[in-house]
Amino acid sequence: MGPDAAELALLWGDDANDNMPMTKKAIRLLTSVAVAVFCALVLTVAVSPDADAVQRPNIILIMTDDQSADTLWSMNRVRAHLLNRGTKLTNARFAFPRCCPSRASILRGQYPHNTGLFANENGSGYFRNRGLDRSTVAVWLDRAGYDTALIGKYLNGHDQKYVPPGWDRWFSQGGGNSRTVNDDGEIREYGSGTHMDSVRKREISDYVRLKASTHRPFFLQASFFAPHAPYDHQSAYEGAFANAPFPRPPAYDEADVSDKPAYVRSKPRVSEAKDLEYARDYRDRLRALQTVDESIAEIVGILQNHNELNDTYIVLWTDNGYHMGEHRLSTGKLTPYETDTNFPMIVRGPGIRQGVEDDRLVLNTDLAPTFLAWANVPQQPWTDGRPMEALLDARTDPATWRRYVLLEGRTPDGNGFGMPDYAGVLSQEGEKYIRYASGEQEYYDLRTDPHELESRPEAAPQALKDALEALRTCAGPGCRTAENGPTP
Ligand SMILES: [Ca+2]
Ligand SMILES: [Ca+2]
Repeated sequence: MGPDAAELALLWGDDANDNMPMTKKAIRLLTSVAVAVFCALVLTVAVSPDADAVQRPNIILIMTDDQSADTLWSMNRVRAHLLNRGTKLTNARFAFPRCCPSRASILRGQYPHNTGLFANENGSGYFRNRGLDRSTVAVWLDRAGYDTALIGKYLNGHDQKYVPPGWDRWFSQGGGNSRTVNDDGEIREYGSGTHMDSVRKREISDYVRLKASTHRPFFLQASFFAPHAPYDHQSAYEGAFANAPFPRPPAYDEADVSDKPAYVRSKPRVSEAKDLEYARDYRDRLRALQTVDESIAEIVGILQNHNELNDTYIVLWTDNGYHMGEHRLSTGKLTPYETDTNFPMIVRGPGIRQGVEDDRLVLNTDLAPTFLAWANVPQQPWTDGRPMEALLDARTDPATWRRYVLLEGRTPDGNGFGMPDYAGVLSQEGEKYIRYASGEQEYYDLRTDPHELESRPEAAPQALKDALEALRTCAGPGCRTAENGPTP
């Protein structure tokens, strides 16, 4: 039991909720775990200026699905509420840009070779059957006294009747965009034609309002389906973005693919019909994203109304990037190319630098450790990622950070376009080396070839290949050592 508003008002005076967000949270945590007989003592300790108060900020992870970096410009409320008020991590990476593996990496702070999860097919069953869902960031934060919620997409191939451990609030369709939703154990059917992201937006706002008004620390994963195919959007946006130019970057319909592996070389040029289809789909993707954009404004407004905004971390990210015609590849993800493996992560919250960009390498494995750090919960010793809280806070900027990330793609359940499994490495400087199971290799220096137009595997530095060897089978602290590279 935590103190209600009246109790806090008694303690602090009427403006308790306005002035003391950090200490207020500390009291919340302490009282929530204390039995009544100790309440007086605990409160005395907590209000003492010397008290070693444990801070419990709220944490909200907003996720889109299959969003590519070239759609972010359309989200005006993201610009106002997150980009201008937070940090844009431009070099944020997915170890494997695929829905289920990426979401599993986020939940456990591990590379796919350590979750073992590379497939979408039955991904959630795998995660459950191997007991992986008994130790996720939701479980850790739940145990630490957080209220935890997942609203929206979870893992692919999810058994809808099943609510995984650690989640206090569960409103999920499972893996796709089904109109059948498990609402805290109760199966709900929504009518045909229901725009499900709008339903999620409503549930997200309701949850944030409830938790913000009770002033109990919460962790929310708000997982939208937008802008995933088939790009379902609100009818209100039907005519929007009609003239938005479809971006055709230099990699689009790549003219010379003689430098590329066979799965790319075998693709024909982008036809006129395909080009029109991509342009139409691109505009529908922008329309679909507007519901997420609206939701972000609502979340921020609600937090502001309840004086919780300054005590809340908000992260916006997606689960994987997306390509539409780049390197001649039809719509999709999974590849190690920049379109798929990179999407800027946007973070705002207490102490975080505002309106700045940071190009240091961060990874989907970093989110769980970062959330633990923000919540002042001890790290799990076996996670591969590292907390970003010091990097994001101008006052504690670390002198050293990782130099390499591992990129690893395996599709035991098939991928439909002939891409062999691969393992690769990307350096902070922008050198990318990929080795496929077919024996083919790719190397790009993104400083001189940012669009990956001319692979030169013979030019790959030995140090990069060595880094890949060290990373390929790394685990836990060993991954962080390998990512840091040899000490000079
Ligand atoms: Ca996805
Ligand atoms: Ca080329």
